[in-house]
Amino acid sequence: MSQETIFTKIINREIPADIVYEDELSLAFKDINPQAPFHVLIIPKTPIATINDVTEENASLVGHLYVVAAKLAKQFGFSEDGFRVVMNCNDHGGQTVYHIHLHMLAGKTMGWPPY
Ligand code: DGP
Repeated sequence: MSQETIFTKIINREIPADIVYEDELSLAFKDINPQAPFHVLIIPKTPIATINDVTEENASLVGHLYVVAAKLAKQFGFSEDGFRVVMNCNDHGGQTVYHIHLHMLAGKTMGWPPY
């Protein structure tokens, strides 16, 4: 089964996105439907469909997404006030794009629980 989603098209610049960060392993861009003043999606360039597909072999790539979140927090000034990172999985988790992505939300106080 192809793992290509709309996010592969963003990685390949086939569709536009407001990209805020890129390195050899990952890309971060503004969410098209922001839920906070700052809402970006941090994705691996190598597609992984869901958290269910995370293994010891690709764990460092997933960990890298958190390194990018910390970098962006520093760059955009959210480290001290804080922020939220969320990764949804499958239907009950609210996942709609099957290429894992870390939502990074910042710029306001978040509520809990998240429903
Ligand atoms: P999730 O529900 O966790 O799978 O989140 C998918 C997110 O992806 C959702 O918040 C909206 C965002 N999204 C979907 N399509 C696009 C797109 O074409 N461009 C951008 N920038 N974001 C998208």
